[in-house]
Amino acid sequence: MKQKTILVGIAGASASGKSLLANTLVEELQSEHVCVISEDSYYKDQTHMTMEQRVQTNYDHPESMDHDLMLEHMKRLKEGTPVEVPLYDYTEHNRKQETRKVLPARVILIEGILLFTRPEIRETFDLRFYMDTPLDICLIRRLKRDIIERGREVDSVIKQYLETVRPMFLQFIEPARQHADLIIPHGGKNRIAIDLIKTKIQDLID
Ligand code: UZR
Ligand code: MG
Repeated sequence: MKQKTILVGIAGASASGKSLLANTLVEELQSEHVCVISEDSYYKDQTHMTMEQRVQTNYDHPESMDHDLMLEHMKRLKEGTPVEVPLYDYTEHNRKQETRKVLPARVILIEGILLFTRPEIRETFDLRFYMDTPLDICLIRRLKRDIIERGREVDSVIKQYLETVRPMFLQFIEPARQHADLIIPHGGKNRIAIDLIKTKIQDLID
């Protein structure tokens, strides 16, 4: 009998440690049965827009996500069909031409800021986690990350933080915390949380 794919959602503020937690789980479980998809991969295609228009997009609003495509992929993975996940380029603020083939593993972790905002999507997850990292810690991490990894200037990170990141966190991300099965404090290096989740996932794989 074909085994069912288990979908795990990890939501929380930008730079709260979602990717770190997801990647740590995959690394430590060392299993070909577990893989990660980032919600960032599903930012809408903006090829038709100019760069000036693209920087105006509110990337912290649910509207910026192609959640229809993400939901379709989640359903297909559950049915056991491989999907072509888009790749995203933060420098171009656009979807890349290439895609990444994701096979229906036993456990698929999806991490992203807006995962629990839409009922159909959050109900499609088998397990829902929320990273409850204080916003000031997220901001420090975000400043470092965006400058080092995403090619930004200090002023632009701060501007974006004040204009969209913080307000959208308060409007959409934080209220969706109530839908989580488990709330994780202290960020992506929380050893006890990692060990507990590993045990649960290992249980589901076996
Ligand atoms: P994570 N983001 C960009 O800055 N530019 C883009 O083209 C696409 C996304 C940011 C987005 C959000 N917002 O806060 C963050 N802004 O990526 C989500 N402003 O990614 O969960 O890894 O922090
Ligand atoms: Mg991330």
